[in-house]
Amino acid sequence: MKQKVVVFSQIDNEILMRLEQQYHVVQINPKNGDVNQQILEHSADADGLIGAGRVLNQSNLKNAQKLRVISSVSVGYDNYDVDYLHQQKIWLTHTPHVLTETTADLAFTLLMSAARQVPSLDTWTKQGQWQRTVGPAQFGLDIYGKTLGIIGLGHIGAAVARRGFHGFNMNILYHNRSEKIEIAEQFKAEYCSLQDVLSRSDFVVIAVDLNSASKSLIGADELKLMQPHAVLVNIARGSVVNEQALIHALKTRTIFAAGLDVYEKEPLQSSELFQLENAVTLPHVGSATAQTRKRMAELAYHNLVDALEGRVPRYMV
Ligand code: 8YV
Repeated sequence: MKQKVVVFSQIDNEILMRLEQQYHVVQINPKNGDVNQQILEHSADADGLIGAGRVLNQSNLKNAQKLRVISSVSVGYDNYDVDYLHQQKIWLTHTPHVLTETTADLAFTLLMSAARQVPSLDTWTKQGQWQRTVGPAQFGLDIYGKTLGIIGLGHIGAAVARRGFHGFNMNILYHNRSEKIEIAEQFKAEYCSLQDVLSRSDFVVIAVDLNSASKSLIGADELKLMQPHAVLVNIARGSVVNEQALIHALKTRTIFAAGLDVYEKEPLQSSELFQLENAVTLPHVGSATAQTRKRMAELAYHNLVDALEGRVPRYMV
C-alpha cells in the first residue's frame, strides 16, 4: 500500500506530480472548508506532510498516529511546535541555503525602495504630478558609503552584509546572540549591542529567526534609538517588531521609512501601514522567485522522500 502524504499548501506542480506518482497524495484546499479541520482529519493516517505557511501544533496534529515527517518548504520553522514534534518523534525538515541570496536581494530591494521612496514616487509620477522638477518632498537618502546595521548575522544576514560591503561600500555593524568573528572579518563588520546597532546605523536590516528571545525585540524604546533619517527593513518575521510601535514611529517620523516583507499577522489584509507613504509593504516574498521556490520545493521533496524511505533527511530542524 502506498504511503499517504498530505500537501498542506500550494506547492510546485512538478513536485506535486512526482509525489502523486509515488504516494497517495491528499491536498488541503481552503475552498473545502476549515484548513485546520482538514489537517486534523487527513493527518490521522498520514505518513508525511509537506507545505508551508501553516501553523502546525498539537491542536491540528493530535490525531496523527503514524506521522513520520513534516517537510516544510521554508527555512523558518516558527510555525511548528518543535517541542511537541520532538516529543511525538515526528521529524521536521526545512530548506535552508537555497533561498539565502534571493532573500538578501529582497532586503536590498526594500532598503533601496524605502530610501529612495520608489513606490510613492512611482504612484506620484503615474498620477501626472510631475509638473516641475522635484523638490525636497521627493528627495531620498544616500545609500553608498553609509552605515548598515544587521540584526542577526546568520546566512541571510551575512549575504545582506556582503551586498552592503562590496556593492555599496557600507560600514557594517551587527548584533547577534554571539559574535561571528570569521564572517564579520569578511566585511569588517563590528559586533555591537542591539542599542548601538540601532543608534549608529543609517539602515537597519532585521534578519533574525523568530524565537522567544527575538519576539518583540524591536519596540517603541528601540525605535526611539534610531536616527530620524534611518530606515528599518524587516525580512525576518513580523513578530520581531512591535507593529503598532513601528506605525507610530513612521507616522511621527521618528524614523524616515520602513521596508517590510513580514507582519505580525499574515496575510495582512488591512493596516494603518497602507496609509503611510514611508512604509514600503510587500506580501512576504523574500524567497519568492520562480527559481528559488523551485529549489525549495525540490529540497523539501527530497527531505520528505528520505524520511519516508527510512533515510535521515539532509535538513532536519
Ligand atoms: C516563506 C520564508 O515563508 O522560508 C521561509 O522561512 O519566510 C519564506 O520563504 C515560505 O516559503 C512559505 O511560503
